[in-house]
Amino acid sequence: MDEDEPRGGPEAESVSDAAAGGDGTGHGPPSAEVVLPCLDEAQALPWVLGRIPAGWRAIVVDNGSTDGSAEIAAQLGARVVTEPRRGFGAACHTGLCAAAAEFVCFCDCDGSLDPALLPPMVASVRSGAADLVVGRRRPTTGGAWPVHARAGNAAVVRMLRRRTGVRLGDIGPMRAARRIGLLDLGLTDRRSGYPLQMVVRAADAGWRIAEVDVPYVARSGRSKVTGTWRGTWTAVRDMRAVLRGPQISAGPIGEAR
Ligand SMILES: Nc1nc2c(ncn2[C@@H]2O[C@H](COP(=O)(O)OP(=O)(O)OP(=O)(O)O)[C@@H](O)[C@H]2O)c(=O)[nH]1
Ligand SMILES: [Mg+2]
Repeated sequence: MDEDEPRGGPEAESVSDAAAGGDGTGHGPPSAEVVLPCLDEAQALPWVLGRIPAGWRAIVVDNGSTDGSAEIAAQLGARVVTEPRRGFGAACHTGLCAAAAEFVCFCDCDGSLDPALLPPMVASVRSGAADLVVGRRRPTTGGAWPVHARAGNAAVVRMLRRRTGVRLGDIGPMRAARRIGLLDLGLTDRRSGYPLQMVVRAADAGWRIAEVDVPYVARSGRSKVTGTWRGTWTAVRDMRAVLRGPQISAGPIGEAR
C-alpha cells in the first residue's frame, strides 16, 4: 500500500506518531484501546498504526503471522498479543481480554478501515447516546467489497433484523463499546461469527446499538475472507450458527468484573 494514500474520511481526527498510547501521565491505561486482529498484515500495519488516535493504545493480536507482522507492530509501538488459535473471533476476543481501557474498539488491520474515525464512535458511547457503535462500511474504491460478500452481508442483516429487531445496514468489523459491557456479553464464537454474535447478544441485553458510515477501501495485501469463496462460505456458515443459537441475556451493562 502507498502509505501516503488518503484512506480516512474528512472527519478523521489527529493521530499519533507512535501507537503506544497511554493516559498522558505514563500511568494507568489509556481511555481507549483499539484491538487489531492481525494475520499477515505486514503491508498494512505502518499505515494502520499511524492512524491510531493520539493517546490511545493499539493492541495488535497476532494470529500466527509468518510475514513479520508481530515484529513490525512492536517496532511501531503497538502492544502485541499472541493468539495461536486461528480465527477472527479468537483474535478479537484475546484482544478484548488483554485490554484495560474503559472503551475498546475493534478495527481490521488490513488497511481497509481507518482507525482515525473511531473517536466520534467512542464519544457516542461515552456520552450515553449508544452502548455499541458499529461502522457501516461504505465502499469508496472499486473492489473494496466484492458483490458476493455484499450479498451475504445483506442476507445476514435481514436475518439479524428478524431475530432481534435491530436494523443495521452492515455487520461491520469496526466498533466501539465499553470494555466491561463487552466482556459481560460472554461471547463464545471464535471465528467469523464473532461480530454478529456481539450484535445479537448486545440486542438481547437491551443495548442501544447505533450505526455510523465509515469509508471502506480495498485492503492491502492478500484477501483471506471476502475475496475467496471458501472464506465467504465459512463466514456465512458461522453467522448462521450464531443466529440459530439460543437467546442469552448478558445482564445489565457494566456489571463488576
Ligand atoms: N481471515 C482471517 N483474518 C484474521 C484471522 N485472524 C486475524 N485476522 C485479521 O482479521 C481482520 C479481518 O480479516 P480479513 O481477512 O481482512 O477479512 P475480510 O475483511 O472479511 O476479507 P478480506 O479483506 O477480503 O480478506 C484482518 O486484519 C486479518 O488480518 C483469521 O484467522 N482469519
Ligand atoms: Mg478485510
